[in-house]
Amino acid sequence: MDKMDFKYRLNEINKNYEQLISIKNTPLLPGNGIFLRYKNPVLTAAHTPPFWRYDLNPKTNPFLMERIGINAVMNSAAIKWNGKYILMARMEGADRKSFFAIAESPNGIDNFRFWDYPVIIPETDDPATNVYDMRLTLHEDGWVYGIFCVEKFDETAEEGDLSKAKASAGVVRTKDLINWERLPDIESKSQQRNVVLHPEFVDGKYALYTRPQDGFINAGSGLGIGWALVDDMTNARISDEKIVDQRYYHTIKELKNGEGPSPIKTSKGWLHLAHGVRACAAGLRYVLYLYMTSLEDPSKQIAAPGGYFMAPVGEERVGDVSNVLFSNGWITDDDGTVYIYYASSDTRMHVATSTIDRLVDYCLNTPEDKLMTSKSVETLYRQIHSNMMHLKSVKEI
Ligand code: M1P
Repeated sequence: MDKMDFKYRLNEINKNYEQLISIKNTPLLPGNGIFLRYKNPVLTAAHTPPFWRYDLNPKTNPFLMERIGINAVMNSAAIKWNGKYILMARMEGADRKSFFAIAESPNGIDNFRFWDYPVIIPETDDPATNVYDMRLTLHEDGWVYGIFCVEKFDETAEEGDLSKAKASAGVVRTKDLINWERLPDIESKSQQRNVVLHPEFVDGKYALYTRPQDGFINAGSGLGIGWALVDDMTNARISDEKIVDQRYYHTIKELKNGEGPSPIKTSKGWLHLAHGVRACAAGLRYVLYLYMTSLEDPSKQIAAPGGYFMAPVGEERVGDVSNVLFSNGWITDDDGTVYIYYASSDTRMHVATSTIDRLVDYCLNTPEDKLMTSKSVETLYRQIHSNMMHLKSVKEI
């Protein structure tokens, strides 16, 4: 058999693809007690169906070449839908254009299979060059809303500068995850990325987590994750913003931060997952962190565990944009299991599992960042000392 023969290769390509998407995932035990990572990524570029990438007609593609390259699968929104674990992934083509596609799994940790077609997002009158980083929220008004970044060239750029861009928040809504109604982009005086809809009305209004930013990359004078109330999602306008989660000097979110997925309601407060960014000689480092806000006033922070919750490790550290973890999707099951979907280095998607009880315990009992080395050492010293006393008393018994 000629191993370059069309039929032979097609058979091999399909076989390899089916094998890849059927691999069973296993947790990496014992973990740190807070969450469990899993051995395999849940989605990569190789998880896209061969019929996306290859023209399968021997007449028009006699060499069975890949015609459309997929570069990465990352930053995915997540929702449980008809009993299936759904990821709405940011796909990036070899042409650097991002788009959205849905993959579903029966168990949330492996066997993710893409739906046959990518998602069609209708354009507005002012079309975007690029769209990415969807956040899905099943709102109490009955709609599933998606808010995503809309990126366009900044016409104020000096001649020859083709890198100047501007970011704003696009909005879609659906009742079936198939037909997406495009609503007007959210109006805001500043650029915005990482805008997320809160799942409940607050004072009769829709509530948005925002990320005011001076430029396309830098948050600048934007002091952190913001909060804004809007009357109408079919014509949303951010006017007054207050800061819910502030950035501080010499922390994991010194440079910028952004809300992750829509927060989870727990008996002790709203549980939030976010990303924090700092700059270093190697570039920007993105880590994930948690915080909680009050049930009575979701814009009031009630817990801010210090430091990061998850940072890139092993192969997660390397990719198209290295040293990055980013999450915009998680799913809670009725038994309290939480599936945290995160991308590493703008390249691939992973899952980590935890429970609401563990994540709330983590938020309420992890020492805060007191912003000074001496305070961090005091905190560490106290824990060691209390452990020494405890171990001594156990030995004495
Ligand atoms: O490349 C890392 C991330 O950079 C941006 O993050 P932020 O919105 O915080 O500025 C986004 O482009 C994000 O998609 C990307 O993963």
